[in-house]
Amino acid sequence: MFSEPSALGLQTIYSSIVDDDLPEDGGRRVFLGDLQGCLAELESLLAEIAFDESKDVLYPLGDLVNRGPNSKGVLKLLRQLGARPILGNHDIHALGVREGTRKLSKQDTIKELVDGSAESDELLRWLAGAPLIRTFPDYYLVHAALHPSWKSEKQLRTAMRSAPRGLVFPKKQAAAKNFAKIKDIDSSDFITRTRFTNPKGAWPSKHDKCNEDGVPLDPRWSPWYEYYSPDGHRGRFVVYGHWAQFGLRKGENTLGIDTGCVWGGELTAWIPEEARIASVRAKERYAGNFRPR
Ligand SMILES: [Mn+2]
Repeated sequence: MFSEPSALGLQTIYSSIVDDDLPEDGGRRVFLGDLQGCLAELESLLAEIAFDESKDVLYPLGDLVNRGPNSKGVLKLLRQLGARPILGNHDIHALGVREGTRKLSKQDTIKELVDGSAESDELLRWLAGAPLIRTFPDYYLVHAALHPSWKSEKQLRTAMRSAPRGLVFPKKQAAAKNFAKIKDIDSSDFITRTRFTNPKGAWPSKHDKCNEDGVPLDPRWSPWYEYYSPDGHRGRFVVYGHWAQFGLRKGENTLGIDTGCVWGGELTAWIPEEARIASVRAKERYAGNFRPR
């Protein structure tokens, strides 16, 4: 347990991995790309797929909040619909800001979410209850990436068991020392921020030159999913978000569904029960100067 005061008491409700059940009674799983406060598009998408809250379950893939126009509205609706999210880097940032371990930056649009009101704090506590990874018998859900050292389900579960329980608080204690497989990158950072990595799970530095698509020129860096093999993972497919720059990206064993709604792109969902991609166009470009984070 941590001794520092915690505005939200997050350390007691954070869990790193949650196993979810397959839907019953003809219900559908709706895996949903990065929302980032895009409430109008969420509503459109729900209408587009005729979302039935009595049977269907929404699984937002992290970055529910920030950069977009209505983070609070998104959280309210998701909570009301019984959505089961995972955490993204922007979600962790918002929680950290409220906990006082992180600072608001100029591009942040979450002021009203971290205002300390009872309503906001209740929404943040709900958000903080989301894990970093969800598993189904046939899928893993993760915001950004699985670590290259997780060659099997057992290795993944072992790593997640030893992952620090204080996700956003206190930052210093949530460091790699508790997480043997990841030497210098905090586990929650790796899972929620990685795009390119190497077999050891390192990140390219700021000084690595990239082409115009943001791909490092040094071939030692690869997209994380090139290290994922479903063999040790009961054949599971991985669905992830976080990578708007690449857009919808269908790999052999992975599917990226962050199509950059907040940047004026689309909001995309993958519905496994129907083998269907559904998407709606952003009503406007809410954030400019594309800068994937
Ligand atoms: Mn992200």
